[in-house]
Amino acid sequence: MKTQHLLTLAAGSALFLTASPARAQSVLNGTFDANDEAFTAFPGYIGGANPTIDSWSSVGQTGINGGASCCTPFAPAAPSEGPFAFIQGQGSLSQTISGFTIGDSYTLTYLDAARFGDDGDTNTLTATIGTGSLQTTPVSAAWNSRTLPFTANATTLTLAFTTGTPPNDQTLDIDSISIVPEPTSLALVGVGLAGFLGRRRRS
Ligand SMILES: [Ca+2]
Repeated sequence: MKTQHLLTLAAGSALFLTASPARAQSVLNGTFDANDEAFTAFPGYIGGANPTIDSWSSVGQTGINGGASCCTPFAPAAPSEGPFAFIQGQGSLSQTISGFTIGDSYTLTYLDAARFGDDGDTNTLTATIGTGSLQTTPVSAAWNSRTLPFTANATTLTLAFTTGTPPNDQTLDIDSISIVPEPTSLALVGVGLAGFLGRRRRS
C-alpha cells in the first residue's frame, strides 16, 4: 500500500475513533450540589428533617455538610466549596453507574478530608470501582485530591467509598467525584501512525 493511502487510512481511523459517540457513564450528584439546601438540621446527618443524599446509597452515619442551609461541624480546617458528604465511624457511600465499555480505561477523581479536630485519630477511606481500589488516610488540614485509574470489567459498576473500623467517631469527608474515560489505545495507535507517516512524507 502506498504511503498516501496509509496516511489517509490512518487519519480516517483517528478521526473515526475521535468522533465515536461519548459514553454514557457519569457520576450523579458527585459535587453534592443537589443537596445544597436540603440538609437543614444540625449536624447534618441523614434522618429527621434531613433527607437522604440524592443518587447515593449510604450505610452507617452519613450526611451532608457545607450546604447553604446548615452547618460544617465535620469539615476540615480548610474551607470547602459548597456541600460535601461525610461518613462518621464505619460506613459507606455508593452509587451504581451504567454505560461503561468492558476493557476500557477510566480515571476516577475525588477529594477527601478528615474532620478538623480529629488529628491523631485517623480512619481510612477506600474507593473501589471496576479493577481499581485506593485506600487513603485523609488528613484534616485540607482537601486531598485523589486519582484512581481503573479498567471497566462490566458495563455497570458500583462506585463505593468505605471507611475503616475506627474506635471512635472519626469522620471523613468526600467531594467533587467524577469519572472520565481515557483515550483508547487503538486511538493512540491511529494518531501515532498518522504522525509517523506525516513525518516520513515530509522528509
Ligand atoms: Ca461540593
